[in-house]
Amino acid sequence: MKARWCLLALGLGLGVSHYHCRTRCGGTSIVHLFEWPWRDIAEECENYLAPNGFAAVQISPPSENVVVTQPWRPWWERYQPISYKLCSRSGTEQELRDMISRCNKVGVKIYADVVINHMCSASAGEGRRSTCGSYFNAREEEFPSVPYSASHFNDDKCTTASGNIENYQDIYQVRDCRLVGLLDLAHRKEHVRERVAGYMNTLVDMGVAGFRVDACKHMWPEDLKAIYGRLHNLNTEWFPEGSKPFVYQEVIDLGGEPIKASEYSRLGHVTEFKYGAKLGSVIRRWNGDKLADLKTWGESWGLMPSDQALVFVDNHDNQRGHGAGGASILTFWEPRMYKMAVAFMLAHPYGVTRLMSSYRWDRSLVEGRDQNDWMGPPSYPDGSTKPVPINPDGSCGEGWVCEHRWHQIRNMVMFRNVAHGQPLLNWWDNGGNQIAFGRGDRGFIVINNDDCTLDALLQTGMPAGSYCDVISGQRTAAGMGCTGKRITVGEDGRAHFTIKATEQDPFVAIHAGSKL
Ligand code: QV4
Ligand code: CA
Repeated sequence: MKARWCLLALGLGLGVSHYHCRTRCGGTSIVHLFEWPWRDIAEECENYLAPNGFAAVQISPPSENVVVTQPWRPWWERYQPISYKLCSRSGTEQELRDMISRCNKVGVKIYADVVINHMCSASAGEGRRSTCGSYFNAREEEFPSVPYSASHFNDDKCTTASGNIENYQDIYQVRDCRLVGLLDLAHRKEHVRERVAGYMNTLVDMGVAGFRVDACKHMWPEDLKAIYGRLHNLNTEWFPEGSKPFVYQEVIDLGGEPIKASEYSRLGHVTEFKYGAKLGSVIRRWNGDKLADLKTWGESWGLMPSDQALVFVDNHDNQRGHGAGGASILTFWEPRMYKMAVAFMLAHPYGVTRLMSSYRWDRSLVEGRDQNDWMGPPSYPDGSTKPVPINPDGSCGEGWVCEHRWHQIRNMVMFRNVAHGQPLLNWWDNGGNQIAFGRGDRGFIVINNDDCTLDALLQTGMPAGSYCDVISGQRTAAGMGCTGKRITVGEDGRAHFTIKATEQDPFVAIHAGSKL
């Protein structure tokens, strides 16, 4: 089998064009700066994201949350709101406002993660242990800073003995009972709709361009529709008149449950969790999965239609065993395979792409389960988050991983922008784990995930010339030099590629912007 896969094959095709932005050279990818302080996001927009063509940042939930000290300040406390005041571990309201405006100024959009399905855990107690110091009483369901009180929660609708979701096969439980004990809001009620929309509109007016809506599976589509229907148009200081917020909804649908992602797709984009799970399995070569199978990647794999999908290799939950996805999910802990997966995602036209930017934690796997999956961001003993220092080589210090700053990932973000709107062409594979494909005449990628050398003369569809591989290096500032491999595309559009199986990054990518 291996030997046959490792045979050489050829593709065909033709194309001529010069490099320019056919639509506009706008960004196409979102980066989730998980747990980043607002101040650092502002700097990152100006110094890194804008110049490197990133479209947007997904920020951690900006609303006030409960302060959890057992365990010590877990990242997940931010998914337990206390009010819609805007002070959090990432900073003050003023810092949030300043960050949004600075990012908008350089053309990087901000998408806020909004937690609107619930408030804090029923067992969170009573007092002012919250990030803005607002009083709450979880037992009595009192949140005077919103205000919400007992009548604004779903207790009367939920029929399980525990009050929690016990069976995901029952759509009523999933929507009307408590998700892991989190007090479940009654979105059928006018007051709740008004408060939730009011919170989101405060952010829209401040300049956010949209939302990642948390836990949508646990809310009725008709309620979400009513809430979205109240949203203001984007702030005209930065966006064209009449622009609507971009909404992407977290629904984990891996199949096998009665609630489907498609119930939400007419309201906005939806997270496609099958994407990372299946791609991870292919890159790991599990169960006979191989890269050649990706020739049909998309709907025929059971993925939702491309124009509805928000896609990612991993997210803040499944990179640490929360949420769904399972063992196949690739993360920064396995950098070689991870970069391959991210490069494939960014090169392939399917979906709106989101990149994960993580922090390192003391991972401690016991029988596949991480004992430290709760650990919060790099922080000082008092629990405040440490800033994100940038090293002279452009990497991040203090435990911040900054996958989005890895040059292979950064350069593929630009590849996607340059190739935007172009069809997938010139697919080639060896029947195994060596593949290549192009995007119109704008970009071409070759990946070798086999155990033998890839050595092939391939039709790239690109104009003749010399190109710099953006994975092993990149074009130098002056545009003449190349710090990586040089790829020569002939008059017939063909180029010769050699990728050893042992290379640090066994893939090569060229695009119209890397032409020498
Ligand atoms: C525990 C028990 C419960 C008990 C409860 C009350 O497990 O059975 O009822 O105590 O005593 C944390 C703890 C969790 C604890 C809960 C309430 O981990 O053990 O319950 O708090 O105290 C994040 C974390 C959760 C965390 C939650 C709130 O992942 O572990 O819960 O924040 O702090 C499903 C959903 C999907 C969801 C995914 C994780 O369909 O929507 O699970 N994903 C999103 C976010 C995710 C977040 C939430 C939803 C909740 O991406 O980060 O959960 O806002 O698949
Ligand atoms: Ca609910």
